[in-house]
Amino acid sequence: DVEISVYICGEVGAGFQINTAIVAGTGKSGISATKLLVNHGVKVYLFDENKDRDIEAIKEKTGDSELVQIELGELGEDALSSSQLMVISPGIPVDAPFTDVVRNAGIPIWSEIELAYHYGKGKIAAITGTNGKTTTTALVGEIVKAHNAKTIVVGNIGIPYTELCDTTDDDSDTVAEISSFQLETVIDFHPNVSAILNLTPDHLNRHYTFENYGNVKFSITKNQTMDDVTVLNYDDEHTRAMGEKAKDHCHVVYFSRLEKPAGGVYLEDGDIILEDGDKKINVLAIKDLKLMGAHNVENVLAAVGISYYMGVPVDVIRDVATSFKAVAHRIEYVDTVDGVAYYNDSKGTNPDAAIKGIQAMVAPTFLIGGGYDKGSEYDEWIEAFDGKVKWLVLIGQTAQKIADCAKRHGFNSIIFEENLQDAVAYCHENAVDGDAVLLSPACASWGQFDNYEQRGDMFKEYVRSYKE
Ligand code: UMA
Repeated sequence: DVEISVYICGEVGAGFQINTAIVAGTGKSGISATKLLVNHGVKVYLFDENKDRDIEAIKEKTGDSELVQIELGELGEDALSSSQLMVISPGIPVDAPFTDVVRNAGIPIWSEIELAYHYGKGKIAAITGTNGKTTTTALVGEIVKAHNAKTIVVGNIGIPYTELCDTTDDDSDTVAEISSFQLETVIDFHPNVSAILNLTPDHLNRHYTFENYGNVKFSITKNQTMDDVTVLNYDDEHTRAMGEKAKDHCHVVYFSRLEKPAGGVYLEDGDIILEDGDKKINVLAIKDLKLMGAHNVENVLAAVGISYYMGVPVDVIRDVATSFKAVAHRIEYVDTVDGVAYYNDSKGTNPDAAIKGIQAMVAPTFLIGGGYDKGSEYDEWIEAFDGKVKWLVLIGQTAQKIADCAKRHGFNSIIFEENLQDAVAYCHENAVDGDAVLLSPACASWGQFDNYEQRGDMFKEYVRSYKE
């Protein structure tokens, strides 16, 4: 059992012993949270609204423990009457109807990262923002690991925080990519260094308004104090404004590609400079980076600030940052087939990320887009085509919405396909030597795929099937 303080009806109550919990969601987060709780002797009602989930497959993942009871469809009376806590998976909206039943039973709802936080030890860097989170987290993870072997890299990047939090001790460092979904239900989660990289509209079907979405992101700083640092983008008006609010409760460090904020991380004559008090430290030369593109310079600027305030020496930051290459699914070169280069940007899950994808293209491009509808607008993405898109090949729920938007902007070279495999086949048949094919959907993968990784992996498989 573990002593924890719990947020009930808006107040942090006294610590209490937890012996029974509901875990909602049987994806990665739910499975890891269940295993963590069971390891601490807690009885778990593992719940999923989807009645069709395969109980045997779930059991295989949780391990056969008497402490786990799987409930599908609806939560039973026993779970509601005996649980002191519900841990919610990030993919489940906090206003899903069953959560009312839980709240009405007086059961507090915790994010999966909140649970991990209570078991984890050591220092934490938590990185959020609309875009660049995964690259920045991966880079900070590598840098911090090079300084401290006891480092875990977790969160939205793909490994649930609850899976590894028990391996930490007071000397550990945790580098976590944190999504807005995970932040909605944090209570005590308190990173030593937080970062909000940028803010553009995303997940509006879940958060309803851009303002709500921004407030949820900003809550990453809510428990930080003057001993802690938040690293914010000075070039983004929304995150810059957040600095004004954050400086009342924690130390604000801005990074900027365009200006030179005092005490921040910025560019000067092609070098990244970090100001710390009177010290002006030359961290590295941009020309030595392997990461390409302006957005990646921003990611590196942020990573330098985050790593420095996690206590990593500058020479370690320089060595790792200059050898670091792009992460999978982010404008990732796949192969060249019949003179056509294929790029996988499955991580382009919103219009802003997809803009970075098309901006990086130089050849005439067959662009595969469309997917799950998150309530996004596509105008700026279409404008960013900039004469480079030969054919826009659309799939998924948003296909018609994107086509309508493209036509309003005078772009009519549009093809509809049933699925990703057919889209790749169309590109393979029609692209000519010197063209490029880019999967950069501007939409989430849900509906046709489990996640963007699966979508990207399938894309690579289809492309490579034409190699033989
Ligand atoms: N479920 C319900 N009710 C619902 C919705 C879902 O019961 O209304 C159930 C589903 O039946 C399923 C489970 O919940 O069994 C799925 O849980 P999940 O969607 O939270 O998925 P996980 O496998 O736990 O993965 C989550 C993150 N997924 C989402 O936020 C959607 C992963 O981020 C993350 O890597 C993982 O935890 C580990 O921390 C993915 C993502 O797409 C990459 N993130 C979004 C993004 O980056 O834009 C936020």
